[in-house]
Formats: sequence, C-alpha cells, structure tokens
Amino acid sequence: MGSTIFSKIINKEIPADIVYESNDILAFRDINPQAPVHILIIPKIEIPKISDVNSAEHGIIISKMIDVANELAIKENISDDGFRLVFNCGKNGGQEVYHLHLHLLGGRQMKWPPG
Ligand code: DGP
Repeated sequence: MGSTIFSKIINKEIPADIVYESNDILAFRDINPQAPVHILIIPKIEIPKISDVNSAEHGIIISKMIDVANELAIKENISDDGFRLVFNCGKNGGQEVYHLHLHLLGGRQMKWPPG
C-alpha cells in the first residue's frame, strides 16, 4: 500500500528525521528546508491534497495535525516569535508530493506575498 514517498517514510522503508509519531499522525523534518525549522506534518491515512478533505473523519485528522504543529512550534522554540503553516494544493499551489502535508516553517521572518 502507498503511492508516494511519504508512504515509504510512514512504513519506515526510507529514513526520515521523525520528530513526532502517533497512531494516525507523523511529523518529520523537510529534506529541503526553507527555514531554520521546517517540519512536515502528515496523516498516516492517504489523502492526496487539502481539497480532498471531505468528511468529519478528515476534519478530525486536520485538527490533530494543527495540534501537533502547535506542540512542535513550542518544542522548537518558534512559538513566541511566530511561524507559518502552509498546505500547498495542486499544480498552482506548488504541491509536489500528493500525500497531504502541513508545512511548519519558522525561525526567521517570513515574507508576504509568498512567491
Ligand atoms: P510540497 O511542495 O508542498 O508538495 O512539499 C513537499 C515537500 O516534501 C518538499 O518541501 C520537500 C519534501 N520532501 C520530498 N521528498 C522528501 C523526502 O524523501 N524526505 C523528506 N524528509 N522530505 C521530502
């Protein structure tokens, strides 16, 4: 089972710097960090992208992902100064991996508008 590189990380078939794991959520450091702290928070169930979120069960997963992001922001000491949470969605959103993931970025001043 599993169609993306993130499924292989979930199944421990390829290594990742895992910073959080529960029965339904995994978080690990991005291989190509865009900030001093750059962590990806993913559900273990396969949801390709945020626009596929369409049920109460999915809503619970999204809520848990945000809880994990907030916990990790505290642990990584980026909560007080602030951070950014991002879901890239589809081609124009810049999504490369079609397994839902929440980017937690922090440790530097973010710019707006994003590129
Ligand atoms: P996105 O563009 O939103 O789909 O972001 C995908 C992110 O996943 C990108 O920032 C790089 C990261 N990534 C891709 N492959 C791997 C991998 O094998 N390991 C880790 N740790 N991160 C990966």
